[in-house]
Amino acid sequence: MRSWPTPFIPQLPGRAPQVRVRDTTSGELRPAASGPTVTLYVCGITPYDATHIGHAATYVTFDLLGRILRDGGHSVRYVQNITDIDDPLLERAERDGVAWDELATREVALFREDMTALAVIPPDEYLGAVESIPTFVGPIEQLVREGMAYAVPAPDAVDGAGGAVARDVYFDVTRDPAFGGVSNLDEAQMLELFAERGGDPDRPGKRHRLDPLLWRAHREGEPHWDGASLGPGRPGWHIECACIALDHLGVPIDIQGGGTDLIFPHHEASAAHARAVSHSETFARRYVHQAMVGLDGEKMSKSKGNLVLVSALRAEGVDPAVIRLALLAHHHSTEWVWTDDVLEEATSRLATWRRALASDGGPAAEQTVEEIRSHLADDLDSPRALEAVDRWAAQALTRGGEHPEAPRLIARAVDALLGVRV
Ligand code: 5CA
Ligand code: ZN
Repeated sequence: MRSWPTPFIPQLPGRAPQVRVRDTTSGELRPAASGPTVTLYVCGITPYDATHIGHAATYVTFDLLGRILRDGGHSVRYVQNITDIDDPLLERAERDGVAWDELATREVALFREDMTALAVIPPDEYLGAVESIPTFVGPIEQLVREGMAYAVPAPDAVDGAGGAVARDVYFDVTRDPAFGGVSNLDEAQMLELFAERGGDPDRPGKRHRLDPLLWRAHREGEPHWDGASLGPGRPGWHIECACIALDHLGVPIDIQGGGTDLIFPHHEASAAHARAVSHSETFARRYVHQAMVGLDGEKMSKSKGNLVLVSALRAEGVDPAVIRLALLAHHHSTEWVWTDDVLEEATSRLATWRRALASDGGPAAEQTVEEIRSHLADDLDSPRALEAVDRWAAQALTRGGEHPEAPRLIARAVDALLGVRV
């Protein structure tokens, strides 16, 4: 799938220190990189509605991670998916009387525009689930062959060849002793989240209530693809991310990213699938999660409809750099709520920075650049990085300074490290 244009990233003198991130599984701060090239997989959108501020927070957070790693001398190999076939997409298309694939195409196009406006560096590989379906079939067949997955008759599905009853395929969590080790939840917690987040604990014929769907046999009226020995159907959600990450990054990947709503079951199950398919012990060295952004006291979500859309803010004339600053004013691991005040504070901050950076000189910039770097390297502490720029700008505006190159260096650092063009 086509992604979006790469923003210009200025080079800076010096380099970032080692980057550490809070790893969800261990709860500890851990080095983000294991070598010169960092492999990053971030779960992409399900394109049935437009990019909201919560999505933007997630992609800006991982953009920040990519920027500080690059500044530290790493190269970053970044893969992102699109869940362009799934139940919620089909339901929305049905509700709105549009074709599911047209809805997906339209929303992906809008997402690209939003990401471009927010100066998010695109992934190296941007892969739709639909275009990748042929690459999921072999691994699912392998899991069945190796006893990690099993078929459940699906009498409500369209019959297979010769009138044979079609079958759905499930992953057998009891065959994976490491299942639960990503999220560290107990079974009761897992069951609750599984039911809430797209799972089917009560499906008759499953061996374990937590077993996730790998392949759904063709139901009348639903899109379907060739599944070779699995029969016609469509893939389950978690296997898509597992296979795309395995195919395009290999195991173990350095970082699996997404919002905290994906910790269970999505990241637990896709790690289990990826380990089983690749016969490896570890899928991702680190799990990094963006805390949920809310609106009016609830998680912002497409299904609830309490949304602030990036495209709507842009249409109202809000500068995308202001949106980006509003996001960066919050630490990625702290939940927060979008309000008009957040937007106003970001607007006035950007105006102050712009005034300070328009002067022909200022206080020395080098220390501020190092502060921005070290805050970002410390678990992407963007609020403190912004405060370092605030301090420089306040000094520049009150006391001026005799360093003619300083405003230019600060502007380049703010652009390269924070993705904010002033
Ligand atoms: N397609 C799947 C991932 S494979 C999905 O979760 N799509 S999504 O469109 O629902 O979300 C896209 C990304 O934004 C995911 O990483 C998700 O965790 C994150 N996200 C969703 N809602 C919020 C929110 N309110 N705050 C922060 N991040 C969010
Ligand atoms: Zn995913």
